[in-house]
Amino acid sequence: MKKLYVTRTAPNPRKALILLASKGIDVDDIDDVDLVDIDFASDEQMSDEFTKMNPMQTVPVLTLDDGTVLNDSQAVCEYLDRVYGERSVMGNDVVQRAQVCSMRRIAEFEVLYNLMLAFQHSHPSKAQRVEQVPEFVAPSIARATKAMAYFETALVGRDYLVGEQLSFADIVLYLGLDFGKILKVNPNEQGENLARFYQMMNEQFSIKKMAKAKPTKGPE
Ligand SMILES: N[C@@H](CCC(=O)N[C@@H](CS)C(=O)NCC(=O)O)C(=O)O
Repeated sequence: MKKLYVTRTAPNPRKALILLASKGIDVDDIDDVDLVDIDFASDEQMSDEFTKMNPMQTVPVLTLDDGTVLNDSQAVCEYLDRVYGERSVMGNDVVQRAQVCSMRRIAEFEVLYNLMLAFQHSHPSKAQRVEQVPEFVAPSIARATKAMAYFETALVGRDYLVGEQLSFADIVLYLGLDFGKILKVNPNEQGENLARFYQMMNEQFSIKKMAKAKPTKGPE
């Protein structure tokens, strides 16, 4: 059985969950994949067992039946995209694939990564993980918001970044915008096109929307 290790609230594992959801697949319903929830609050990603599998101590991780370990979100998403569902979200043809790659990388490295840096250098929960340098926080947020302006222009007159359908670039941009909220960067205040885009994506893929249904606890 394959195993997908995720933390459902963290941006990198959310890439995999949203990719599947965008193809109409509920990750909890895939027959040949067991989902394993990793709890950051109890540092499960630092446990000996998890570290043995992924020395980087990060999620997502996908393990395959032959023992292959994919420990990076891009690799996990490439695999899931090819193996599950009909339409690829990586682009419909050679040119689209290249465009999705380009937009995805800008969204990843300029928006999401800079916000993650700002978070890691400011949030008490990451103090053990990185040597925090508070001076990194404001310039990283500024870099991220500067890149948001690029996407605001890219979305003029369009619903999606590439072509007429949702692609992986949209998923990564959405996650960057959504993660910004934790750093008080309001995704609805970065331009009208980004706000429209954010709301469209959030209606389908918010953490709340994708939360696993909790079993009922019996009579109230
Ligand atoms: N390059 C990795 C980065 C993954 C990553 O940083 N994941 C975060 C969650 S978004 C994580 O696992 N953090 C663990 C921690 O902060 O202790 C990827 O894209 O998969």
